[in-house]
Amino acid sequence: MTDLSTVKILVPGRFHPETFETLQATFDVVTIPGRDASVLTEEQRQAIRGIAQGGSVPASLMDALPNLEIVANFGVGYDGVDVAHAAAKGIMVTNTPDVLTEEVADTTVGLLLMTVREFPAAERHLREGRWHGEGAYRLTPMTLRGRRVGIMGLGRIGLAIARRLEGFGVPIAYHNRSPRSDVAYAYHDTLQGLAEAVDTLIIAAPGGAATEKAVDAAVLKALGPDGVLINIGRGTTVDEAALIEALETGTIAAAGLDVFENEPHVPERLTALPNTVLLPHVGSASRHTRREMGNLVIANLKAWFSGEEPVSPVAECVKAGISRAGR
Ligand code: 8YV
Repeated sequence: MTDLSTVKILVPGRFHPETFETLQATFDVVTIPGRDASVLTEEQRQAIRGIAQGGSVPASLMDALPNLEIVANFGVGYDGVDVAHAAAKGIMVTNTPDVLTEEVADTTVGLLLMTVREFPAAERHLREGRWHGEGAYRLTPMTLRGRRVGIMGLGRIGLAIARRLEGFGVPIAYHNRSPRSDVAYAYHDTLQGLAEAVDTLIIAAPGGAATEKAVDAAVLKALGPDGVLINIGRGTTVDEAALIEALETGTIAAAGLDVFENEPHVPERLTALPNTVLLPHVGSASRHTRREMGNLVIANLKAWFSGEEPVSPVAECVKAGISRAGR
């Protein structure tokens, strides 16, 4: 039985404080400010067996750690981790699915309502004393009533969003790589086809090369002048320049965004627009849910270094046949 307190885990960059405390109490934690392993001593590089982090793990960092066995990602999305490189080297990657599904779906519905009913602007109207001075906030040109919703990415989070929206009485359609056999929502085999069929497009798909800039000028044009784009997935899935253009010219009506191409940098042209609601990537950001995510990171590392299979390995590693038993 391995004494976990002797297992060296690298935490590169900033990390969820509570999880970091537990990591420190459980393992032998080494920290570095960024992703540059050259700040480690040779001895540390040789000794590190795991990484716990919530941003990116480039191939260069993996290559600098010859005895790295596992990367435990804090987050369901692991597009920042070079998973193909990890899989090729036999390194396990885990993520944090399920525990954040409901929170992110809640956030999505909130963001959708904020966007179509202009709640942030209405609230500013009250706070600035204009209700009293100028009168009621304007009747919103948009409503959720009569909208047709399309979801790009009907995975766990997409499905939780769809289930919630059923309660709002709006028809739901979706686009995935392949149709699901367990839902009756209308399936579109292209994103363009989905955008043509709906006026409200919710992005809940993973980031990465497969979805990069998938929401482009043509998709936005198909969404149309009443169109609303909600992005809760990854900023990279949307061509941000094309989106700004579409919002400025009225090609679509509005956007609610929790994620951006180059976080935490949000283009000024986007913040200047009145028809956007912009959140600083808070989809899963409650104490409750971040704690659950952290617990899963710890559970994955504990299982691995106790000789058991991790709780939530990513699909690419499972497909590559990487397992604890195989080491
Ligand atoms: C977090 C997320 O913001 O789970 C994800 O994929 O984007 C969010 O829950 C992020 O992972 C925190 O590091």
